[in-house]
Amino acid sequence: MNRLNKNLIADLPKDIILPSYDRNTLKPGIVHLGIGAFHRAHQAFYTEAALNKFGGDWGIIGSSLRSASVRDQLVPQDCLYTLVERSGDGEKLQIIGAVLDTLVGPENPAALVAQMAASNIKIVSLTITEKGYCHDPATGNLNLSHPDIIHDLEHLHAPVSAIGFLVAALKRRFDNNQKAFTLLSCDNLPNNGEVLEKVVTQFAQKISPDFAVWIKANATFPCTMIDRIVPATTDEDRHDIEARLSVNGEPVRDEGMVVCEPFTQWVVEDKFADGRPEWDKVGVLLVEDVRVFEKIKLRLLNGAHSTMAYTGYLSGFQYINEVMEQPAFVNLVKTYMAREAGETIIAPAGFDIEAYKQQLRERFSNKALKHRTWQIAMDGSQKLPQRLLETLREQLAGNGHIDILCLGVAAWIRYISGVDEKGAPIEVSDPLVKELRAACDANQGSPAGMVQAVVGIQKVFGTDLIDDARFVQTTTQWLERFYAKGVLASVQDAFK
Ligand code: CS2
Repeated sequence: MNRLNKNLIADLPKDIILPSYDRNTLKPGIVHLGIGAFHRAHQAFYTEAALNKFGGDWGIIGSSLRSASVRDQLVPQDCLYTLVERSGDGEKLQIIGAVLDTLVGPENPAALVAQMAASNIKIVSLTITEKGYCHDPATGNLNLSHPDIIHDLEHLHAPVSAIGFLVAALKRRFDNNQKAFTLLSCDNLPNNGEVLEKVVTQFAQKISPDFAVWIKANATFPCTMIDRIVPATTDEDRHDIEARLSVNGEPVRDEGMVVCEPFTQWVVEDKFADGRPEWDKVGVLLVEDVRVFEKIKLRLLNGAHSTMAYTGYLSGFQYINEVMEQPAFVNLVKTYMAREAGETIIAPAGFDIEAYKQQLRERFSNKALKHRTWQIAMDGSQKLPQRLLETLREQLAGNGHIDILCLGVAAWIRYISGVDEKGAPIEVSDPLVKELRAACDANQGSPAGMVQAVVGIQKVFGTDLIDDARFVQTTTQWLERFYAKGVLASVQDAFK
């Protein structure tokens, strides 16, 4: 079977959108750290649109910092891949050509540092997930006891962390009197650019105070809000489009394809050290302040996502759209959006927040996207602080509604206990899984003890929430209910 490659795309079926710029002359201007499915469906999608309309030397050099799998998917097919938008209206296929190469950091860290330090690179963007920042979620400070940070402070010539790679490349530029680049965080963190600036400059300070001062004066760290639902690609997905990509009757294999919803949004602080693609002319919102957009999205979308992920998984639902087929869960989500989260949001003038909430529920219900509750449940210790706990603190301070926020925390605690309601093991994927499991195991049979132990983990909950009786009691009551009658019955009783 043919593999997707640059020599056959001209013969693909005519309903498939192709690059309209000359890819043979395209030069790189961006390095991306963490070239997973989300980047390929979001930032690369927007960059492709800008290249198609305006050209420019904004090709992307992708890189992986953990495994060679994406490189092995893309490089054999000239880094071309199919972006498949799926909804009830069917599928739309587009070949993305913006990615020119894919490097694997651990295989040759020096090559990646050199690529990032090359003067033609104006932007280094990141989708490294919340845990990739090596920060304490509760304080935002660089975690100097993180093994990767300890390594990189000793071996900056061969970094392993994203932060180490960024600092190594900036140090190369600093030493060579070159311009700095823009560091563009595209992860679901509040004030993601500020979080990135803090950890990068705290790391640089350990090397040389003058270097840290230079970074602050020359590099920029725009905050962004990114939004597109992009489930992990499955082999079934790859198989399903082989025939759709047929050339002369021969199916074509695309190992690097990505599936996503039609909806996409990108809001970016317009502060770039050395230029950017014309993203503003292809639907990206360039603004002075991203915070209000980010708060709306992190609380209404991601907060609901995480709450549905834990309650849905424990109720036996594999996919988010299945959770949204349950009337009690729809009522839970509607109430959460109106009350616990909605009460803390002041929408910008002219922004139809009710239409936005309705659109979110429709997006969650997209049957064509098999978005696994298990995937969203990953890394809860890194996600809950900005998705549920910040909202909780505001509601506690204002004596507002906290019930569903506590339900979400209780469902997470039930999930990280590692055993589901049928007694089967749960594969809990979280950088703090050992500490979380130990807190649960030490309090088997005591929901109150589990809440005390887990909420006492300061890296996640800070030092304040453990002392809030209202929060601890309400969360304990939910966890007791979950153990007494199960999550599904508890949700159905409360939100029928
Ligand atoms: C999801 C997000 O996996 C998760 O944690 O909540 O990836 C979500 O799909 C995106 O933020 C949507 O923009």
